Amino acid sequence: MAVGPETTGSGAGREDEKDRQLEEFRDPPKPSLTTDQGVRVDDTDNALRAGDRGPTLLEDFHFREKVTHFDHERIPERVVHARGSGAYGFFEPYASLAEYTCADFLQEAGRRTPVFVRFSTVQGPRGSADTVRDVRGFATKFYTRHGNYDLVGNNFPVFFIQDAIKFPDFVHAVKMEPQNEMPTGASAHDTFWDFCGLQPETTHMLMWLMSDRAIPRSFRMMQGFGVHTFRFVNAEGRGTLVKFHWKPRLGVASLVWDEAQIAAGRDPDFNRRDLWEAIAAGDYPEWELGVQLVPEEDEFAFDFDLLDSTKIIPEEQVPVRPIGRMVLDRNPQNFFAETEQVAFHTANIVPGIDFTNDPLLQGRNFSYLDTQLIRLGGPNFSQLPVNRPVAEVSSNHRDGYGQQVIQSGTSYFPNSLGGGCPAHAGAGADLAAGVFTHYQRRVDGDAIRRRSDSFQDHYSQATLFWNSMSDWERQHIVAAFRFELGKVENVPVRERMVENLNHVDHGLATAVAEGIGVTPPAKPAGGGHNAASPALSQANLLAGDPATRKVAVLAADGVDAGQVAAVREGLAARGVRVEVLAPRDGSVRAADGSAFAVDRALPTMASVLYDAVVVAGGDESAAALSAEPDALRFVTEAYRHGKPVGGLGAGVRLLGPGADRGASPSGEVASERGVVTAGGDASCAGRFAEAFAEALAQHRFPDRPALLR
Ligand code: HDD
Repeated sequence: MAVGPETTGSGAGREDEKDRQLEEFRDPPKPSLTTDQGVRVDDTDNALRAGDRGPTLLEDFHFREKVTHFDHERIPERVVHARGSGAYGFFEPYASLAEYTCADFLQEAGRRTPVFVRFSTVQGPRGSADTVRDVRGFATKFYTRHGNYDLVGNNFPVFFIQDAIKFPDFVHAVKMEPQNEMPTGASAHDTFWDFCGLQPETTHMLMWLMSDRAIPRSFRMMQGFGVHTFRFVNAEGRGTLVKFHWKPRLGVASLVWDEAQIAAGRDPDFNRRDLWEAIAAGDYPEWELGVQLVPEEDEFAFDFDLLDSTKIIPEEQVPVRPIGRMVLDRNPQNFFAETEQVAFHTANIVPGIDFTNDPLLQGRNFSYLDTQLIRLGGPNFSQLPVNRPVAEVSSNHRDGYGQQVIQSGTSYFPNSLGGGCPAHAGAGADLAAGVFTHYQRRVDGDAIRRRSDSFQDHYSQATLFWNSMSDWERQHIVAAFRFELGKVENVPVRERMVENLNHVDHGLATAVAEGIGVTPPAKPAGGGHNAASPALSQANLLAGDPATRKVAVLAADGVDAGQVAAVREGLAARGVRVEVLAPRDGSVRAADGSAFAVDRALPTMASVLYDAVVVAGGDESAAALSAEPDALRFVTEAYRHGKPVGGLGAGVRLLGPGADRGASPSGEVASERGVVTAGGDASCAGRFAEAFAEALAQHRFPDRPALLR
């Protein structure tokens, strides 16, 4: 309730009123404010003072505790992947995978294992925008009955470097530059491209980074990859090499660059909000887990090294076998406690899953534990609720910062005084019974610092990626290289990168060079191959389903409310979320005089926050919107970003002269390159919704003229 002079009169009266309002907070049956020692506090609004205007007294333990705790609220942010978003859910296998692995959570069709997933960007700090061009982290913690298993992957199937010893160099190069801490959340700067040009193993990953995969429409619409080759081990101890893939049920969809940049300002939380709102609304995102399995005897059957994390196994060569599904169905209660404190570690594996000698993976297995120690303040971070295994924990680890367990008994082994507990399983233990035994493999060789010859081809798969792209994907990649290298001040750095791209594709290198003022290189001798992998193109990864897409319907006074309601109903039946936007919030007056509810005020939103826009019918409404700069911009921007745009009746006028052709006064529905129109007749609303849903399912129309990229 507002407290003001008109309700309370004098200053003393205001104080009385405030006291009266606070009374309920002071009421004993309600949870009372206490110190951390559980002592109830009388007042948290005024520090203890010597007299009305006197100095604050050191004696005020409540004040000191409150401020001290506040001073220590922040913990170091992750050195990479600082900005993220998490959710809980479950994983369930389709069938037993016992033939390949004895991992407990993969043994039984339909048996659910709880998970926590954290998505993230890599470069930017915690407060950076979501829609920057970057890799997205996709880390999953499976709380299995045999211990926690962490699959710490990304939304790209390859990585920048081959050996973990290069990670600090890579991260120093990509992060904001040290002298001015710029740019935030962007790789478009000299040090990044300097490093990449000199380290050509980055080239394949750069192709992914410059593609639209680096600006996902939603965390719910991106693939995930374990990246490394891992190993499954079955109950007999037989190993099978395995690569992990997450495939989103909603298909793979991205933003376009111009849109991503606007969204970064309109809603810096664009991806995080999308995930949160979808889960809150019951639109639970879902991924299928797939595996590429390679028998150990086929390890050398490829023209690249399976231990090299800059390589994929093309899906056409080894198909991805679906093994189960993951559903995220619960938002965290407290961002800090859960999403910030979750601690992933590549070495958190369970019986039935093991490592390979991938030098990137081997190095990661050191780094993650180490980073949690500094980030979470000591060795007991596994006791935090989000990290705590569901499997029973029993170790001889003792004490340390933040110890939560009152431990008793002996803490050494062997012991007789503690009854020999906790006992370890000993030699010959049974993997299938949940005892981890390292996969036995022969290891010999000289201690050398050298990259294997089998890791030397840095370009073939970058070319494969380029060859696999559709025309519009290629245009976007060229534009991205031009943008990023165009931001580089140092000319030799630009030139070196163009030279590297020339090994990928001469046409690509030439197109990039022309955009950034670098002399196009000569066509390399020999050169190139024509192999392509259709599975790499986003054009082939749409779900064909508009479910959960967001549509803005623009309306004003005089709107044809019946038609909008019918369209909303038709789209809702396909799982589409519709919001009505009008120049002002609350409601507008419909053509029939009734009040028509508005979901949001136009000036608070933008087309980039929606997948599509429809302009409602009604002469007066369309005329009012035509005079509204926000509305005109909304429609034009959506159109130029290649999104479905629709017009009903008089609303068609806002789509521009080209769209008029589609709408016939007889109520016919027309749909061309994502511009869907219907005449004034309300009876066609159902058919309009159907055609619009089809357009939405196609996500974007890259063959429209004058698109913004
Ligand atoms: Fe990493 C975090 C993924 C290479 C060192 N990494 C981190 C996260 C993801 C990845 C998703 C965020 C986890 C979370 O949400 O908390 N990282 C990858 C992938 C890689 C990779 C897919 C290559 C295939 N990482 C990599 C290397 C090193 C690290 C080679 C070090 C040698 N990564 C870290 C880290 C982080 C991290 C510094 C920062 C915060 C954290 O671990 O918990 O230890």
